[in-house]
Amino acid sequence: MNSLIRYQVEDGLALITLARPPVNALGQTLRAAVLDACQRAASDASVRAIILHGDGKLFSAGADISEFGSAASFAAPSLPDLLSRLTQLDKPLIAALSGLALGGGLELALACGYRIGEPSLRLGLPEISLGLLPGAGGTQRLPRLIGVAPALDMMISGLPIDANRALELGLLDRLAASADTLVEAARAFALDLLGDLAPARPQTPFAEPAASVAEDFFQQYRQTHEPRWKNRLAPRLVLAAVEAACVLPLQAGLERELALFKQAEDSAQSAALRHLFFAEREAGRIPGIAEDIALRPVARVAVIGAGTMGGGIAMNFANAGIPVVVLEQKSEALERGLANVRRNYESSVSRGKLNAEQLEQRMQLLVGTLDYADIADADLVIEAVFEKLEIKQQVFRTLDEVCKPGAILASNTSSLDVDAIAAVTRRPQDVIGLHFFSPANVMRLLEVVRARETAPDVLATTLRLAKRIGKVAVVSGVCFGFIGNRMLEPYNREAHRLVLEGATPARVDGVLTDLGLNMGALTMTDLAGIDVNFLVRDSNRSAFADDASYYRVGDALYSLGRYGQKTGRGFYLYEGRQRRDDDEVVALAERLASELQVERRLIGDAEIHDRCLFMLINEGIQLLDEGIALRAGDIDLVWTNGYGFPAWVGGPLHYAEQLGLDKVLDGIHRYRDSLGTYGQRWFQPAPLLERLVAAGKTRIEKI
Ligand code: 3H9
Repeated sequence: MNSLIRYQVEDGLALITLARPPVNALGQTLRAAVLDACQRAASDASVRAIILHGDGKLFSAGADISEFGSAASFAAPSLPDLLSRLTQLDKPLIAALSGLALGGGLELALACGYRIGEPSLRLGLPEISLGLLPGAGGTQRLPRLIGVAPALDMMISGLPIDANRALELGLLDRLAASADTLVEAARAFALDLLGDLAPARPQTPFAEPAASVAEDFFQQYRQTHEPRWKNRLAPRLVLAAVEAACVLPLQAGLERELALFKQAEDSAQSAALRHLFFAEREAGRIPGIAEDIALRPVARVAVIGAGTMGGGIAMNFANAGIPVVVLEQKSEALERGLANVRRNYESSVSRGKLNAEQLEQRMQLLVGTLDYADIADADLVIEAVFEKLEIKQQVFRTLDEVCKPGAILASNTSSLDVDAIAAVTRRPQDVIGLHFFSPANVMRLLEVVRARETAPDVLATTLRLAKRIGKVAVVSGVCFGFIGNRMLEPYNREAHRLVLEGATPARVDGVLTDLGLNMGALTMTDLAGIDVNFLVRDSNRSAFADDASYYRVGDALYSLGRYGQKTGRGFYLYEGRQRRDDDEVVALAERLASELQVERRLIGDAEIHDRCLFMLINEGIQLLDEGIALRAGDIDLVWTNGYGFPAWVGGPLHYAEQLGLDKVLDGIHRYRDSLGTYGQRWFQPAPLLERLVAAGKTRIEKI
């Protein structure tokens, strides 16, 4: 028997163990082995029932994602075909589920007549986050088993449910007492079924799934949810497949599901999301650092500063069960900070995301102090004080004095020179940048800034820790703004300049949100604060002193005290969160344009798109060439997790590959030549982009 499967017969029960580490992905070889083993059990007269379970900690994470987009994805036996064949066996098939049963893994369990789980099991259909839909019967079999509404909920949210909920819904028939006793319990279950002369497959409770929902269910569902789907394809395909389950007999429904699945698999959106899936796993690997490098233990964390950022950062650790000391200078600030953290947790309780007991557990892990002596034994200290180099350096001098040897000293700076911060300590090898994004307890992105002397084990430890607190960590070298904010600069610059040249803020933002961005560049500036934007710009003004038009609209709004949403006026007017266009901004742009002798004209959507996006892409390619970013995928992760770039477009560099690198380069040349001195100044292609196009490359890599 194939080594991907273990097969054993005892007491008339065949036990088939899936053993393809790390996650029992159902690639062609494992599919063939499962089929082989099941057929062997079916044709062995001594076998009366078959138990399928996963080796190690989990049942299966589903289809093998690396096969998608290639011939291997449906190589015989295809997953839908394999599962259909399992449903035809005339012996009871019992799935004994441990750890995770996801995607095709859960569909495999649905093809079995019976399912037993263990308490820590999570079951889910996460295909949607890969731009797919369940394609091996899930959209047809799950509604028939648990009803349309909960089935659709699992598929559209992509989120797993726990074992108790699965039992409640009828997705599990039984629960074992523990993971260790699961196989034993599955055997007992099988013997009970045989004793009861149970059929190989019982009738499903919702044989007519349409009867489980109101007649206008799908119409209502679309009305409520479709606006949030923007231009995403997958949720629409999921819905179409589940609708098919309500109107077609099983076999025809399965055929419809397969056609929809292939449409999704072939889509650019799914290719983009799969790219991000693998980029996320790759981001944790750092060339030159061994995967098994000894890590520093991190059991206690300290955060310096109890402001919005410090409090949010501290919550990440408390959420992961790691004790954290928060240090402030004054007791009022400390109390205010801790009260804000409590309020944040209370709002999670009121939304049902947390219970009162968990709130108290987390608050107990958070201890406030005014005394640096209390952080002396912290394994990791994260400084989150005001963004000014001198202030941060002062904090690091103190940390150098008080912290134990080997403690990791991190700065949550968003743009400052981490080398200059490390230089004030006698242990620069222990210093690193950890750039959290606001709100720090919510945003998934963490830029890990590797300074010149950061030790490899410090980098590796912070990357592992980031995973523990649920962040997507991306390594950046030291430069002004690191990966994300440095790319934001030319992107925002174009948005501002387009307003000067004649586009309205709403049109600029509209083009960007049409692409799927959460919000346009100018709305984002209003939200972040025109004052904050101004101050960051001001600290680096010498870098662009030669361009008098540089961010002039933004600077003028700043001097008018129009700081954005918080003052009710910025690029837009605000009433609460409601945004309105403001003629005064257009008048201001007209006045500045005439002062600067910038010609105002009608600007088309394509120009808005190309100027903002091509400059964003160009800067990303430049960062790769400079070695600030390690890979194109890392840059895509930064923008999709930290800046609202649509994941189904794959990030700016994946998008550039889809558009065609030659087209991006042509566009940059076009604006360089058509926008006068401004074009000559800013539309300079990154040398790496030129080299890639000259070499006929279609993928972005360092050459
Ligand atoms: C599907 O099932 C379609 C069907 O409906 C229809 C088909 C016709 N395939 O994340 P980790 C690798 S779509 C291939 O670091 P964790 C992963 O790349 C699928 N590889 O660990 C990594 O490899 P490496 C629906 C996979 O503990 C290693 O396993 N299923 C797959 O943090 C460890 O992964 C999903 O969408 C896979 N399916 O998280 C589940 N899964 O070491 C996707 C993992 O070389 N997977 N790998 O970098 C996950 O969500 C997480 O990986 C999981 C483990 C929660 C399982």
